[in-house]
Amino acid sequence: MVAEPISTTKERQGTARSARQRVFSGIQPSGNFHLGNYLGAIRNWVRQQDEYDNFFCIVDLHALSLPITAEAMRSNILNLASVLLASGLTPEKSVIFVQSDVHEHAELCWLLNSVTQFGELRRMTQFKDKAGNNVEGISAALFDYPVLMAADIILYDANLVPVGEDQKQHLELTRDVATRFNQRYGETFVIPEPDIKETGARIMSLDDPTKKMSKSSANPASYIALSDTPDVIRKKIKRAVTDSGTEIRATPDKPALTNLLTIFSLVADEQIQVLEERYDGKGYGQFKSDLAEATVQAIQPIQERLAEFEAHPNEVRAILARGAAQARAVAAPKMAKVKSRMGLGSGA
Ligand code: ATP
Ligand code: LTN
Repeated sequence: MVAEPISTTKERQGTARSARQRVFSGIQPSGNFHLGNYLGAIRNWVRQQDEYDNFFCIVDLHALSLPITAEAMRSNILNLASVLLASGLTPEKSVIFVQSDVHEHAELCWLLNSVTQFGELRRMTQFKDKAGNNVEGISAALFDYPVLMAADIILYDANLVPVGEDQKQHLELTRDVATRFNQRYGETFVIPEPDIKETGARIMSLDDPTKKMSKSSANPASYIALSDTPDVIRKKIKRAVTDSGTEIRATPDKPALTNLLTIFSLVADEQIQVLEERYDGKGYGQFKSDLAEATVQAIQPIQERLAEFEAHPNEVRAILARGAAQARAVAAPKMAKVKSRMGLGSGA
């Protein structure tokens, strides 16, 4: 690797926070943080932390869209905050906070509802997938979910939104809603860009490579949870489905192997092509056992740091409280501007 010229480093250190592009992303405290969340999103948040002005949000209001108890919510929020910190997010470089601590998110969601069409929301594939054939029984919150997500992002005038592939459609809706608002009320919001990586944006289930790895799956063997012990990880990878034939190649007719090679490439920081060459002519057994070890190696340091944060919950709470104060400092003046543009309030 070529060393960076000193002047560039100095320039970067001297760049004011506000001069940098702003990143916003969110994650639901809905339990069982998995390898897909890590490789598709959080790892990229961590890697890009130095480059941007970052806001990372634990979206508890979004997690209300499916049934959840108060106890589960409380413990999931604290656990997820610890997971984010253990993964390498740091309050020195990022504002880390809980969505419901900043009331402007819910408030802006209502205002944006007025510039969002019913038909747009009905077309969202995540809504269709999660509602299934229970459209009558699901919460109105599940339907309105993408508008709250749009509010999260444009409240901070975020330029970039690093997410997994499944959120692409929600990002397109966000852009449409923000553009419509700007047309109706005058330039108010920055139109955000999705930041979806080529590799890792869609990690698939271990038991079915046509479905994305998901924490809401009924089969725990379908995902690798951050809380899995090394032995559980080894077992899950050993049992992961493979394709017919014996070749270890990432080709369109081999979705299971493509997924395993993608995971291997990300956890070991090696090119897929290099891995294909290394395992050329070798069996699935050796490949899977090496993949399991590489995965354990990648996850173990996070688990160790997680144990430290879990032993100090008040420090984690203090980080979230500071994050909320920093977020409010941006959200409050923005909301005032939005309300004024829309002619809302007494004007007092
Ligand atoms: P799940 O579907 O697993 O229940 P989710 O997608 O509904 O989770 P979050 O936990 O909020 O919701 O997702 C956090 C981030 O992880 C998002 O950026 C999302 O795109 C990303 N993500 C979720 N699943 C995957 C996956 N299988 N591969 C890559 N990225 C993913
Ligand atoms: N819908 C997202 C979570 C989310 C989000 C956001 C992501 C809520 N608000 C704002 C990026 C920006 C999901 O991953 N399920």
